[in-house]
Amino acid sequence: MSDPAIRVRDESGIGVVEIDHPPVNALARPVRAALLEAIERLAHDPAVQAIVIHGCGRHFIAGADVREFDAPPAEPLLHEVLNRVEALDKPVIAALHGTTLGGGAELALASHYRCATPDLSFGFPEIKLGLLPGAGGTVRLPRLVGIRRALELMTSGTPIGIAAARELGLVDHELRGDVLAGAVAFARERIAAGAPPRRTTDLPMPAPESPTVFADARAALSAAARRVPASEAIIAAVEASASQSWRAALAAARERFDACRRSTESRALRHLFFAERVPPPAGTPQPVATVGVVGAGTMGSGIAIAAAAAGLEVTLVDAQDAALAAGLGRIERHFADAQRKGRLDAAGAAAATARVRGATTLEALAPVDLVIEAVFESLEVKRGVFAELGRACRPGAVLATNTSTLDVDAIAAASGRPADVVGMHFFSPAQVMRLLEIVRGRDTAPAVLATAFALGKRLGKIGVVVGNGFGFVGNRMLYAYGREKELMMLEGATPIEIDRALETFGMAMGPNAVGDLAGLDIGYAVRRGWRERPDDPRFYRVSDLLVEQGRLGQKNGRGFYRYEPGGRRGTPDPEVDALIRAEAERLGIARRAIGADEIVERCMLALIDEGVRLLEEGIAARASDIDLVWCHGYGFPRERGGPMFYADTLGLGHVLERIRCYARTRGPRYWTPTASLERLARDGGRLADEPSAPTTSATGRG
Ligand code: 3H9
Repeated sequence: MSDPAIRVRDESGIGVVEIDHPPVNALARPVRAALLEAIERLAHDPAVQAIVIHGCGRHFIAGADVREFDAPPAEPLLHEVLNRVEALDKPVIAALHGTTLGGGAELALASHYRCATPDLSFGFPEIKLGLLPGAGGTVRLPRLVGIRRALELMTSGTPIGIAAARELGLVDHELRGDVLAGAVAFARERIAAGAPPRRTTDLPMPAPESPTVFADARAALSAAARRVPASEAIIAAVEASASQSWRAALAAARERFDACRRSTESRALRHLFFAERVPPPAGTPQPVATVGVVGAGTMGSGIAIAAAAAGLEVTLVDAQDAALAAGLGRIERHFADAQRKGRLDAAGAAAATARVRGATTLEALAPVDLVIEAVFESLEVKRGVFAELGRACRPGAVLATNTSTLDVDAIAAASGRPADVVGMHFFSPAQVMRLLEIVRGRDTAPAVLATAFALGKRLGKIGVVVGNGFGFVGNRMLYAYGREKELMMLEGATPIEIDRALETFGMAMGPNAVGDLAGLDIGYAVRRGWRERPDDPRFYRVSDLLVEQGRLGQKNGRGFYRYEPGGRRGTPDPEVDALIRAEAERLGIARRAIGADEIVERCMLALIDEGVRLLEEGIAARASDIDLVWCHGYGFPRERGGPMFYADTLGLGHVLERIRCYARTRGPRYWTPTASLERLARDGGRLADEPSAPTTSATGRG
C-alpha cells in the first residue's frame, strides 16, 4: 500500500482492510489515498468475495483529520472514496468498535453492512467543530433512520451507543468478543446467504415525519447553536435532499461544508479543539488514590463530589460539626439525584457516596496523597491551614490551595514545604465547571505541578497552568472586563443594557446577572483585600454602592436586579437606576446613551488588553490558554474562540487603533496599549502565533 497506515490481507476469500493510523485512525489524505487503492485492489481480485473494513486500536475511526481543514481539501476527497466503497459490487462490511465518529460514521453508512461491538460510540460531532457531515452523512443518514432522527443526531453532535444504533437500524449485527474475527465470520454468513451489496443511496429519501419537521429542528436549536452557521447548514442540506437526487444533494452539501470550514465560527471551534488537548506540563505525576478536602462549604463539597465521582477515596474535613454534616448531606443528595436522573445506578451512587468520609481535624489527612484546601478566602486563614497541613500530611503529599485571588507563594511559605504546594483553582459548582486553573508557585516542584494536572484530567477538567499573580488569568481579566461595564453604568448604560449587549454577543450570562448570582458581597470583600486596586473613585463603584445599600444579589432578592422569593430571573429595578444616577452626579460624571456596540467593544478590548498583559508577564503561557480559561470558566462564546482568538479575528491593527482611540477620548489610564500589541500590530502578527513561554510567579503583589 502507498501508506503503511493501511494493510490488506485475504482471509480465505474475505478481503480485510485494516486502518492503523494512531492515535484515532483519522482519515488524513495519505490514509484516504491508500484506502482507495486497497479497495480497488480487492474489487479486482477474483478470489475476494466480500470486504471487511476494520480500525486498529481503541477506535474504529474518529473522523476526518481536523488538522487538514485549514487548507482546501486535497484529493482523493473523502466523499469520493466513500462513494467508491458504496459502489463496489462485493459486499462491504464495516467492523465497528469504540469511537466511530464523523467521517468514520460516514464510511460506516457507505458500507453495505455494519456490525459492531458493545463499546460502540457512533455519532456526528462535526457540529461541535462548526461543520456539517460533508462526506455523505446528510444524504445517507436520513435514508437509514428518517429525517427527524437524522437531524437530531447531526445538529446535537451527541453520539449514541450500541442499543440505540441497533434500534435505529444503523447496526445489523452485534458482535461479542474480537471485532475483526466476528466481522469476518459475519461476512462469511452474508456470502453463504447470497447477500448482495446493499447501497444506502439506493433507498428513497424518506417522507418527512411531519410537515413541520424542519421548522421543529430549527426551533429546537439553542441560542448558541443558532450562532454557528453549520446548524442551519445541516438542516438546509437535509431539506434540500428531499427534492434532489442523492448526487446533487451531496454536491450541494459539499459546498455547504466548504463554506462552514472557512467560517470564523468553525475556525474558532477547531482552535479550541486543539487548545483543549495541550500536552501536560513536564514532570512525572505522582499516583493519587486518596484525596483530602479541607472546608465543607459549597466549593469543598463540590470538589469532594468531583473526586468521589472519579473513583477517588475522599476525606472531607471541616472543624465545625454542623458545616461538615451539611457538606456530607450535599454530597449524599448529589449522588441520590444522579441516581434519580439515571446517570448512576443504585450501586454506583451508594459506592460514590461511601467514598467520602468526614473528619473534623486535619490529622485525619495524615495518610492522603493530595489535599485540596477550600476554606474562606482570607490569606491569614489559609496560611493557618497550610501551617497545619505542612505538619500533618505525610512527606511527599501534594498540598493544593483553591484560592481564586490570593498569593500562592505566601500560602506555600506557611506550609514549610513550598515545593509540595500548588494552586488548584476550581470554579463553582466544582462538580460541573470544567475549568481548573493550576497555579505554579515560585517553588512548586515539576512533579507536583504534573500531579495536579493529571488529577484535573482524571476529574474531567480542562487544566490550564498559570503563573502566580493576583486573580491568576481568569479573575484578573474579569476585573478589567468588569471595570469597563461598571464605568459604563456610571456614564449612562443601565444594568440590563449591559447584560443584553453582552448576551447578544454570546456571553452565557451578562456580568451583572453573574454578580447577582455569585453574591455581590464576595467581590466586595476581595476588593477590600486587594492592595493593587486602582486608586480611582469610579472603580467598581456601582457594585460597591449596591453592597453598601444592602443589595447582595439573588441571596437577598436585591442586587443589580430585583428577584421574587426563590426566583432566579431578575427584573430591572428603578431604585438601582436612581442610585447609579445619583452616584454619577456625585462623582461629576456626565451621562449619555451608550449603544450595544460600544458596550461590547469596551468590554472586549479591556479583556484583550489584559490578556496581552498576562502573556507579557508570563502569567499565561500562551494565548490559547487564555481562551480556554474564558470559554470554560466565564461563559465566553465558543464560536468566537475565546478573547485572544477573537482579537486575532478582529485584526490586531484594528484592536490597536481602537485602544488608541479610547486613549484619546477617555484618557490613557486604562487605555495604554502594551508594547507587544504594538509590535504584533506593526508586523501583522497574531496572538495565536506567539511562542508559548513558561509561566512565572509575579512578585510584590497584594
Ligand atoms: C469530520 O469527520 C468531517 C467529515 O464529516 C467530512 C470531511 C470531508 N483529527 O481527544 P484525545 C487527536 S470532522 C485529527 O486526546 P481521547 C487529538 O488532537 C471530525 N486529530 O483522545 C490528540 O492529538 P495529540 C469529526 C485528532 O481518547 C489525539 O488525537 N470527528 C482527531 O480522549 C488524541 O485525542 C471528531 O470531531 C481528528 N478527527 O478521545 C472527533 N481526533 O495526541 C474528534 C483526535 O497530538 N475527536 N485527534 O494531542 C474526539 O472526539 C476525541 O479525540 C476521541 C478520542 C473521542 C476520538
